[in-house]
Amino acid sequence: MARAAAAAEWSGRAAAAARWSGRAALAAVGALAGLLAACVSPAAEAGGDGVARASFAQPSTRYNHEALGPGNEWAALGLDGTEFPAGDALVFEDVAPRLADLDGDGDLEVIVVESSLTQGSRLAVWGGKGRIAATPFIGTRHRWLAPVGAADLDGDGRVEIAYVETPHLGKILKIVRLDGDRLAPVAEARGLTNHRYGDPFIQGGIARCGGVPTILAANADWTRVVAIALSGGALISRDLSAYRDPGSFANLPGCD
Ligand SMILES: [Ca+2]
Ligand SMILES: [Ca+2]
Repeated sequence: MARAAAAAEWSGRAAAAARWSGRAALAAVGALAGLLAACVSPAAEAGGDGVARASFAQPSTRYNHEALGPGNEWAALGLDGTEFPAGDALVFEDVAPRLADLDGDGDLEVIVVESSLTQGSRLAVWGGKGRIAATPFIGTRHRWLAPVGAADLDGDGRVEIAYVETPHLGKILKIVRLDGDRLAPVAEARGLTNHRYGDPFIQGGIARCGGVPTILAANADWTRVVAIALSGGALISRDLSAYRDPGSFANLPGCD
């Protein structure tokens, strides 16, 4: 496994999984665990601006979106014991913060979804001392984005971050890369999604298919599982199999 891909870690998933319930959610947990197993690494050592532990804190109802069902909007981000308030105009809106080494220095950064009460969501990256970079807001209240994962998708040694912007409406897969203090656009593709409104979990993720880090998502009407690779700056989609339930992303031929 490439070093950058190996450094991607999603330590928040256990906390997120603990809140899930029901058979579908259990299937999703299994699928997610399978997808992520190849990308887990030990937590980064303390020191520098890196983060070892991240969690959301201070449940909030001030945004009242409930895209992830009740209880997944937060007024603060906890990083290694320090709480950073979102501020009056924002909430954090995801199942958990996501840890990954996005700049290849061996320390982990934190990927979060921040939602403006008036402009909807943006993807943001934090270090231990505060926010490092963010995408522009989507621009409309109650328009959300669902993270997919982070890995060196194109093998160039730099880690990309994948997310689906407006997974219930526009269904646009977007790839960005941390470049200093900005998240630079890399590529995008339409007609792909990874979340159904109200589900307290996100589906799909990044697996290794044919040895290549590959995004797994659903097509726009949730009938097919699609594999998406990044090559030469372009996203290349490949139909994989039927989508039936959250477990459809697990045990795919050629992917582990
Ligand atoms: Ca780093
Ligand atoms: Ca890359």
